[in-house]
Formats: sequence, C-alpha cells, structure tokens
Amino acid sequence: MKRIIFIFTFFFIIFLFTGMTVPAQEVNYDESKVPEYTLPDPLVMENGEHITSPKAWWNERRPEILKLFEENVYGKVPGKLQHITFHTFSVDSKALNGLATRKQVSILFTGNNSGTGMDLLIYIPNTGKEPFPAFLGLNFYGNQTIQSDTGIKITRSWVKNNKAYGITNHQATEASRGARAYRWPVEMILKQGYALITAYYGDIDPDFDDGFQNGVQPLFYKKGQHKPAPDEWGSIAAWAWGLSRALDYLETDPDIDAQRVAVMGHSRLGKTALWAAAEDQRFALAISSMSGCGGAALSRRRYGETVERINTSFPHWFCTNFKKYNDHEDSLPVDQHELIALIAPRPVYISAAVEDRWADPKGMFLAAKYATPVYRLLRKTGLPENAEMITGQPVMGTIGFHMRPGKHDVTNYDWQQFLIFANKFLKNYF
Ligand code: GTR
Repeated sequence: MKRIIFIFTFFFIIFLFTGMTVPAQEVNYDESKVPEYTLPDPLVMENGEHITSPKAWWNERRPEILKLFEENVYGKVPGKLQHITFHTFSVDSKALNGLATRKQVSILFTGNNSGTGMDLLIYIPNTGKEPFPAFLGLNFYGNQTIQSDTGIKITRSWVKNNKAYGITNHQATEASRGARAYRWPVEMILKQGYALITAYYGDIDPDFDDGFQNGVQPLFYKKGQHKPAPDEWGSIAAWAWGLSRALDYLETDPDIDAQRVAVMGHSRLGKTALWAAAEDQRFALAISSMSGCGGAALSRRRYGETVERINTSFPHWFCTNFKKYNDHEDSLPVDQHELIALIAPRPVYISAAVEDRWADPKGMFLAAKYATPVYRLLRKTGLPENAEMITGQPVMGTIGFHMRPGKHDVTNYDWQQFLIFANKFLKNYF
C-alpha cells in the first residue's frame, strides 16, 4: 500500500509540474503560462546607479546597454573595411512610366568586382524637390522581386529556393521579377515624396549556416581565424552592417537626404532594422515589421518563439554568446525593450498581426511601453500615455505601434501606417 501511495504521489507531483510549466521546447501561446519575470531597468546601471539626466544616459547607460547587446546578443562588428567603393552601373530617368528615376549602385566591399558586394536599387521620385527623405530596407529574394521592372539587375547571390518565385538551385531567374511586389508598394511610397532604396540581404551574408565561410565575415578574419569569436557578429549584425554601408553611399547621393532615412525591415529583417538603428545613429527612424524574438519582443516572456528555438533553427543569426541564454532568458543582462531604448529619441514604429502569435504581439507592445521611460528622459513621448493594444487602432507617439488582423506579412495597410508615421517626423522638415 505504501508503495502505491508513493508511486501515486510521485506521478501526481510530475503531473502538477508539467501542468504548470511549459517544457523548454514547447511553444507557449497561453498568456497565463507566461512566467513571472523582472526586466532590466534601462535607467539603472549594472552597478545599481540610477540614470536621471540625458547626459548620464548618453555618456554612461546607453554605451553600457549597447555593449551588452553587442557582446551577448548580436555580436560586435570586428573592424572596418578600408577599400569599399561605390559604382553606379545603371540610371534610368524614366522608370515606372516616368514616375521615378531608377539608379543601381554596387557597393564593392573589397573595392573591386572580384570580391563581395551589394547592389542597391534606388527609386527617386521625378516630381518634388531633391534631396528626398527615403525608406531603406533589405529584401528576401533579390532586388528584382520588388517590382516587375525589367531594368532591375537580377541578383547572382545564393537565394533560398522558391519554385513559385522562379528560384531553383539557389539562383534567381527572370521568373522571379516582381514576385514580392505586393510587399513593396513602390508607387505609393514615391507618390508621397519618398525615395525607396533596397538591397538583397543575401548579397551581404547568405542566410544559411555554413560556419561563416561565405558572406562578409571572412573579409574581417585575422590571420588563422576561421569563424567569428563568441562575441563577434552573426548574420543579423552583418545585415545591419550592410544597411550602414548603404547609408554611407546615400550620404554621397545628392538626390537623397541622408539625414531623413527610415530603415525598415520585416521579420528577421525587422530585427536587423532595429539593430541597425541602434548601432548607427545616422538612421533617422526605424520600422520593425513583425520582428518578434530577437527583435521587438521581450525575450523573458517566452511567448511564441523563444531564445532557444531561434538559436536552434537559426544558429547563425546571433553571436555564439547568445546561446548561453537558451532557456535562461532571465540571466540575459538586457531585454528587447532596451533595444528600442537605444534608438531613442529617434522615432520607432512596430507592427504586429493578430495571427502572428509566433512573434508575440503583446511582447512587442510591452517592449515599446518599457522603452518609453528613456524617451521621456530625452523629452520625447515614446509610446503615448494610456496607449492600448487594440486591433486595427494604431498608436503613434515617438514610438508607434499597430496590430492588424491577419498574418505575418507586410501589407498595404502596414505601409499606410509606416507612411503616416514617417510623415510626422520626416516630412515638413524645413
Ligand atoms: C521565422 C523565424 C522568425 C522570423 C521569420 C522570418 O522562421 O522563426 O524569427 O524571423 O522566420 O524572418 O521570416
């Protein structure tokens, strides 16, 4: 009898435990199972000192948070390339039926055509007055996929296979032209007086785990080095680095106002856009479309995609040190609200979708909310006071947010909000 009671109690305890907590690998979509957590305070130094002035934020806490993200999450950029050059290889002043001038520029990382580089596709409005404010964003399948414009160079880099988009053997073909046009309402953007610049993220670093043999990382290896050190960059940081190189070029282009460039990205490229804006303060505004884990969503909530999941599915995205926090989110020295805080006082817009629970809409909303004290310290609104997460009701302070019905994607509705938000800060500037 004793034995039976013992076995019963044993299984009962196990049952209780499994019923109450979510095993590491299972995806939690149940708000009541979000663990209790304490977020690091963006206005308290690691040594406990409170930050009460903008000066202390800029000189002490911001550099501390930035370093923590570099060393524990995205990885540091190991140095500078000395010989980068820009090469404009095509200009058409009558693109898109005369609506725009299309320029294409190669950024040659080694200064010549034999090395790696990235191609920028640039549309500049033909009406209005230069220099234009601009949106800059990386794309997933090559520049030729954002419009059916036959003048766009087809990427020769490795591309993820997608039969429907005409991509086989990891090479894009003519059939891929315009395949992703629905995500890039180029006319709408141009007609509102913005230039649009895009580049293929795989030109910077192909998105698969090859131990960092291809892409931009090897250009930075020291003698005998074969992969990034544990605190050196993964692919997200490399893509963000590429965005900064695009901005270097834009600073030289008289048609573009490089001081009014919004960096935008979706999903993994939304994570990238946020990190680019955190690292490079020249970006005037950042737009994160459904960036989720490792982007705008709080890691400690472990809702939807978790640190362990993302590091397992995409071992090359973050720095090696980030893997220490697999299933140990609470020991992270930062959380993602501080990524948004790093962009302060510059405007940040965050989008979410009801069905995109994987990216944790509420976790992104809360990150916006908990970044707000830094905006307030810098005398900006941040997320408006009393803002709520209501489907289909965007909120726009210096931090903007919307959750729309539907799935993980970029829709015209999303772009309409991005434009309304950008108009508040990048238009009527003079
Ligand atoms: C998913 C990944 C997300 C998001 C997305 C994307 O598979 O889990 O973090 O980045 O891919 O980039 O499309």
